Amino acid sequence: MEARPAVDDAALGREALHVLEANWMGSATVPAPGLYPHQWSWDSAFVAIGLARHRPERSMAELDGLLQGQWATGMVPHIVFHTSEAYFPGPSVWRSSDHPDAPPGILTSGLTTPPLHALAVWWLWRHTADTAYVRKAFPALAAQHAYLATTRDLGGGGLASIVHPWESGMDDSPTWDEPLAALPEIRYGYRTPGMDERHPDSDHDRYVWLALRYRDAGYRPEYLRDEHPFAVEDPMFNGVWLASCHALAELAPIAGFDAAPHREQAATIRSALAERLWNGCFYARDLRADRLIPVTTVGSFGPLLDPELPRDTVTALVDILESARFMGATGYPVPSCEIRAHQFDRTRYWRGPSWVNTNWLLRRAAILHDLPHLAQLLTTGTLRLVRQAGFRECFDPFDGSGRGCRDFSWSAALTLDLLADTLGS
Ligand code: 2M8
Repeated sequence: MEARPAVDDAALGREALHVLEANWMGSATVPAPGLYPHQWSWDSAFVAIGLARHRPERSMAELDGLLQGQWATGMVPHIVFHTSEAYFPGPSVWRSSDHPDAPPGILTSGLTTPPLHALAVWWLWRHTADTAYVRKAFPALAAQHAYLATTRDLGGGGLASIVHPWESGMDDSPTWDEPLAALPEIRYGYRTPGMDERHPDSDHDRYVWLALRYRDAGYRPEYLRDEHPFAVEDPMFNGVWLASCHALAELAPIAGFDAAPHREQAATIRSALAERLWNGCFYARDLRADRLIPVTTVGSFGPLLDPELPRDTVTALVDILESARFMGATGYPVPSCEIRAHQFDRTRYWRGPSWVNTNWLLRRAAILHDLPHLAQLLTTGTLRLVRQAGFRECFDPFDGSGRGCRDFSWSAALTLDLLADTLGS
C-alpha cells in the first residue's frame, strides 16, 4: 500500500475537483497529464457524469468538445486531438484530415469507443433538468447510435462489433488474446509511454497493424464487413450501448423526437445479447472464428446495465460477480479478469486490476436491479481504494495499491459522484 494520509470525504471531494481542474485543457479534460494528453471519448463521458452535480456547464462543454470530433457517418472517435502534445498513435497515424467524413479542422482517431454519451447526457438532465442541452445534444447521439446499428452490425444479429481492442476501452483484456493470436506476427517496434504494465510488444504491434489496415482501407464499411480480421461482439460495449438506448428513449420526447425507435433498439440488443453471447454468463463472440471467447472478465457483466434484463439472468450474473471468481475473493472490487483464469495478472492493465469506471457501472447496474447490498459493497470498496491510494488509473484488487498513472480523471470524477450520493447532495 502506498503511503497516503487518510482524508475525510469533504477533503477527498476537494482533491477530486482539484485533479479535474488541473486536467482541464479549456474544452476537454485529459485522462491524465503526460500519458494521455488528448481527449478520450468514454473518459469524457465519465468526467461529464462525475461533474454533473458540481460543474454542469463544464460537463456540457466536455461533451461538446468531444462531439465536435464526430464524423459525418455518426461515428464518435475514441480520441479527439485538441493539443499538439505528442502521443502515439497520433494524428499522423490516423490521418483523419484526409477523410471526407471526418470533421474539417479537427483531428481525431478513426476508431470508436463504448457509447456511454447518451447516458452521460441523461445524467446531466437528471441533475440539472436542462432541456435546452438535451435538445442540442440529441441529434448527435441519435446519429452515433444509428452508425452502430448499421455500419457496426457486422454479424447481422443486432449487436455492434468492435474492430480493434482499443474500441472496447479494456485494451489489454485477455478477451482479445485469441483474436489477436490469429493475426500475423508483426514487428514494428513502436513504443508508447507506460507500455511496461501493458501489452507485450508483439500485441502492441498488432494493435498498430490493425489500425493501419483499417485506415489504409479508407475506413470503409464494406472493408470492415468483408475483410477486416478483427471483429468481436463484446458484452460490455453492447451493454453500455443498451443503457444509452434507454437514455435516448427517455430524452427523445424532451428533444421533440419519438422514443419508440430507441426502445426498439434496446429490445433488439437485449435479445441479441441473449441469443449470441449467453452461455451461462456473457462472453464476447469472435465473428471471424465464429465462436464465443471462453474467458470471463468484468466485461461479461456489461448487460447488467439493462434495467429490463430478465431476473434469472441478473441472478446468475450477480452470483458469479459476488463469488470467489470475482469480488468474493479479492479485498477490493472488481477484478477486471476472473481471478482463477490462467490469464489473470493482478499487475497488468485490464488483466486483473480493479478500475473505478467499471465499479461505477456495476454499482449503477446494482441500483437499477434493486440490489442495495451489492451497490453498497461497490461504493464502499471503490471509496476505500481512492482514499488509500489516490486517484490512480487502476488498483491491485487484493491489496488495493495504486497502479498506472496518477491524477486520473475518471477516478476523480466518479469519486465525486459516489460522494455526492453518500453525502446526499
Ligand atoms: C486506455 O486506452 C488507451 C488507448 O486508447 C491506451 O491504452 O493507451 C484504456 O484504459 C481506455 O479505456 C481509456 O479510454 C484510455 C484513456 O484513459 O486509456
